Amino acid sequence: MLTPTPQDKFSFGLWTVGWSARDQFGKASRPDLDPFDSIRKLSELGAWGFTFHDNDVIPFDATEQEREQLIGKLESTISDTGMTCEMVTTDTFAEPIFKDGAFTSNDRSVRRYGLRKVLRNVDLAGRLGASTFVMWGGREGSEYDSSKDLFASFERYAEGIDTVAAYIKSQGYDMRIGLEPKPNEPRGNIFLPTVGHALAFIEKLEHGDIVGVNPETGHEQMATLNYTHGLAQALWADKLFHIDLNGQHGPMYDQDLVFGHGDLISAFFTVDLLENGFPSRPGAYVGARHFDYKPSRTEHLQGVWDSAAANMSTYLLLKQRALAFRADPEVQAALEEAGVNSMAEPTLAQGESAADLLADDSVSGLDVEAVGERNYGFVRLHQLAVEHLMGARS
Ligand code: ASC
Ligand code: MN
Ligand code: MN
Ligand code: MN
Repeated sequence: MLTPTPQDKFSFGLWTVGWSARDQFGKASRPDLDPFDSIRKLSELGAWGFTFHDNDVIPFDATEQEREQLIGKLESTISDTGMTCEMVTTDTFAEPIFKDGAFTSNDRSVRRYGLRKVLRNVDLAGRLGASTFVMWGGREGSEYDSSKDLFASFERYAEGIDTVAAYIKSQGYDMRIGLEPKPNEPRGNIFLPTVGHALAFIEKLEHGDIVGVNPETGHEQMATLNYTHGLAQALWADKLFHIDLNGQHGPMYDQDLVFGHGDLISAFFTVDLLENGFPSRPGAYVGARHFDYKPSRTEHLQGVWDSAAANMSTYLLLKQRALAFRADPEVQAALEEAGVNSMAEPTLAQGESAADLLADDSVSGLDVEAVGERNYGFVRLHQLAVEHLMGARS
């Protein structure tokens, strides 16, 4: 078990450790936690920061006076612990009013109410110094295709996000929005189901310059996609504004397991990317290492804090292994043999055109049979990764 320090930049949603394990089939199996105690406890465990939905701290039906009092308590807990409130997000999914979504509800009064809730939360995020504002549209979607004007739904979704982004700019907050994709659950189909859908959506926004993505491990894996590839494309697009790390076993309900407790090899390459960057572009990700997991329903309070610590320990162990993997001379030789380093070289020479390529005899005359017989050695390379992951080569 490795113990983290604030330099590791680990953060947790207050709703993660705070989940009392109420589910579709059963009652809560744990007591509600005091969110201020959770911040203190996470700080003791070595976390650097925390994140929250407005309603993790401020009840939905709180009066203005109660709201102010709770925000004051949050501010004093922040200054007592030195914890960073790095991201704030809004609950637009729990209350019945949001059962058909917030920004894309068929009821315009709900859309206006939802937008106001989010804008007020942007002000709170600004007040607490958060640099990221996450929007997970959990109820934005449908069960029945008859129930939606899908074109207009995208118009309203974009209108909502653009209104929030423009508001952030107008208030001068140093804050960016992270859209969080998820394919389904709680809706049958959720809008912006994957990282790719979200990136394409952002391109159409008026204020998309401050809008990026917050990919969650399990959400991409529910869609049978490769999380690390999703992170890579978001980094390539300069849009990886935040991450939600957790564990998942392929396409089933959203498990929100401890990071590494699902696909461990995928988790290894996720950490490798976050810590080492790309071979052609080292050191890519500088943001929070944020966990969005749920302590399993079988666990009581001891298990809540054991599982929180497990996320950080597993990440640090994988980081050790990923650094050792990249530093190993045998791995470096295998990477070279596999052609990984050759990908950084442009396919065309400087100034070369498509016509030049067409006229190049060394291309048309290539010995395709010989090149087809190349042994890339990807399997041996991957075995080296697996052996590093298992601690057999350090
Ligand atoms: C979020 C977020 C999720 C959901 C889920 C709520 O803000 O990132 O994945 O809410 O954790 O249970
Ligand atoms: Mn999840
Ligand atoms: Mn999440
Ligand atoms: Mn979640």
